[in-house]
Amino acid sequence: MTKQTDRRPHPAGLTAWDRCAVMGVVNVTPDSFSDGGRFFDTTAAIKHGLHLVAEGADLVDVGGESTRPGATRVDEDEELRRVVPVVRGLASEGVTVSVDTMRASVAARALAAGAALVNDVSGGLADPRMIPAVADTGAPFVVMHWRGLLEGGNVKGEYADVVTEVVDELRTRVDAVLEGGIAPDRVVVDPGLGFSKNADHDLALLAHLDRLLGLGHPLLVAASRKRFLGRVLAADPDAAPPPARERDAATAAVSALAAHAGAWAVRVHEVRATADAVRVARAVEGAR
Ligand code: PMM
Repeated sequence: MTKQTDRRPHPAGLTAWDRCAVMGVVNVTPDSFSDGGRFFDTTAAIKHGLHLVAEGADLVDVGGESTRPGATRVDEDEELRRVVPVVRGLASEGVTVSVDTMRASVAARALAAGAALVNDVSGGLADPRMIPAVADTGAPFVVMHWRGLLEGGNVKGEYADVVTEVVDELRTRVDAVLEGGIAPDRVVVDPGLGFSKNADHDLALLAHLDRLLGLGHPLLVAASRKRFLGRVLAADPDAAPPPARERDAATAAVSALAAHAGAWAVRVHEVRATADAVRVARAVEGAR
């Protein structure tokens, strides 16, 4: 099913799926908190991306730099070395590839290697050359809500009204992106769950995805294995949360909720359950 029959916004220039799309994650890093660096090798990373597609991923997000709080930045050459061959390998197999990077040079090289979408967790803030580089190519661009990095981690998030502030700050970033020449129908927004946000902030944002959709752009939701799910699943507020790998069922539950709310895509590490979740959401929508 590739025909667009629902009315959720989706980015121009990409396949329009008739339901919430599933973005599988391939982190080509030795320090990713959630997959423990198991795919820190080009061949293994390509194989994993193809596995995610076989499990039902519509697109695969390839990243070479961990954004987890406390992670140190990798240098540009190393990021290029990790990301570009994996993007090329997956794109040559016909996979729709997204590149997860804060660097314009990596985005440009990944697009040249066959990537179809740029996913920048800084929304163009980390590298002033990012927006012009993407605008030149016409690729869709994910603008995530981001308040910056501090000593390798996320700037502390303090909010009086997290939903209003995230929506307003995202609107400002979207305006900057449009001014920089990226076409409005190529801009995707993302609340940036866990980035300068605690569990209550993340849950409030998930409860108000309609407000994010009100920005008028396709919405990406990336809840997979994040800390807030650990908090939700912990037996009580003082108990240890289950490890990241034990949060996939909870992730799939968020996928169903996000799909039902009208998200364009969900970004997940474990694809199988989410592929089912978005199909159930689609079937329920079809029965309205
Ligand atoms: N989160 C991570 C990495 N990339 N991209 C987008 N658009 N949104 C996110 O919330 C996001 C992202 C961090 O998670 P990971 O280390 O488990 O991939």
